[in-house]
Amino acid sequence: MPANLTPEYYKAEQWFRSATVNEEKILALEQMLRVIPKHKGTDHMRADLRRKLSKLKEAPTKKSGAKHVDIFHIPRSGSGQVVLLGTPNCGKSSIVATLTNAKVNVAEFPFATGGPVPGMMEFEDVQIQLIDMPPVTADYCAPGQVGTYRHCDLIAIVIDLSAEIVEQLHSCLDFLQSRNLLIDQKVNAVDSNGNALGKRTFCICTKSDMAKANALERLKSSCGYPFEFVEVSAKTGDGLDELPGKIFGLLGMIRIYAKPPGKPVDMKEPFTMPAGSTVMDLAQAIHRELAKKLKFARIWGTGVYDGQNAQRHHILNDKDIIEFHFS
Ligand SMILES: Nc1nc2c(ncn2[C@@H]2O[C@H](COP(=O)(O)OP(=O)(O)O)[C@@H](O)[C@H]2O)c(=O)[nH]1
Ligand SMILES: [Mg+2]
Repeated sequence: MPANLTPEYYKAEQWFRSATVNEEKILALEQMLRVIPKHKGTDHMRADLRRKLSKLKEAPTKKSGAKHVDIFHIPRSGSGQVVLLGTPNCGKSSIVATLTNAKVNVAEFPFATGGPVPGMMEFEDVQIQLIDMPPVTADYCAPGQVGTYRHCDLIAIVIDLSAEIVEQLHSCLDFLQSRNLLIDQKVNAVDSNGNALGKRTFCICTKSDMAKANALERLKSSCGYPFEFVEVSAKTGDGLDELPGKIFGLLGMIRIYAKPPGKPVDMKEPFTMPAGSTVMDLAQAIHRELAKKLKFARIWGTGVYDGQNAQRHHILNDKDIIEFHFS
């Protein structure tokens, strides 16, 4: 009996084949099982997939002996991790070269970037990690590449405004959609623990200095996702000054400055926390044990009068100054 597999199934299979770590293989297999047509013709295949899945789930996470080095695993550094995604030559490396200290390869030929290259970007007093990546195309991505996107805080789709816009957008969206990396209406886009898989995403539109007519408008109208679009040129520098601030906003972070009682505030190294964090969240992030002894805090900043006493559940704002009082 024919299996009559669908394009959706083949995409999930491609995802599985490009996965190099068990965590990703499991997600891909679960997707294959979800989308495979369910009839007699696929009975054997489904049993086989289920077998593979349970074998992977039982596999120990850490193997002794030979170590597998995952080059696409980049340890987080700074206040957020942002990973670029785009087709060959769209200008990814140029962005990382301009905004960070990283040594990246900017080249006129495609596939000049072979692995992920992290760099640190500054926004005012915070450091944000920006990761240059090898390109994706309609039918190719590097094995294991998906892992960097899976673990980041924000994905930046990079689109070259001087080239074929719809094609680039399609390749990027397809890569993300088929691996459950976009926040959309798909009800099943969760892992086996029920955690949502979609990532915050936005769009950096490059080469604005040589953009085709109405390129940005056409991009927006063909996108279908409520992304933010930032137009830049690595050549003229247009838009690059605003990019770090935009990214900081999209990461949804706030900065808090700590002030020891009776001493001046340290305005150099803020703590960064997700927006919506409370006094207690911050105390716990700083020191779990000490947090238990927290009595109250005094706050200087937005929505409070200077030095106002605040309780544990008080929600902090960007640039608040805080003084903890412990029992
Ligand atoms: N005119 C212009 N050229 C750019 C811009 N950004 C990148 N390029 C050029 O486009 C080519 C590919 O850039 P690169 O950053 O290596 O792209 P990647 O393959 O996506 O990393 C290089 O020749 C760059 O000099 C831009 O904003 N304006
Ligand atoms: Mg590159």
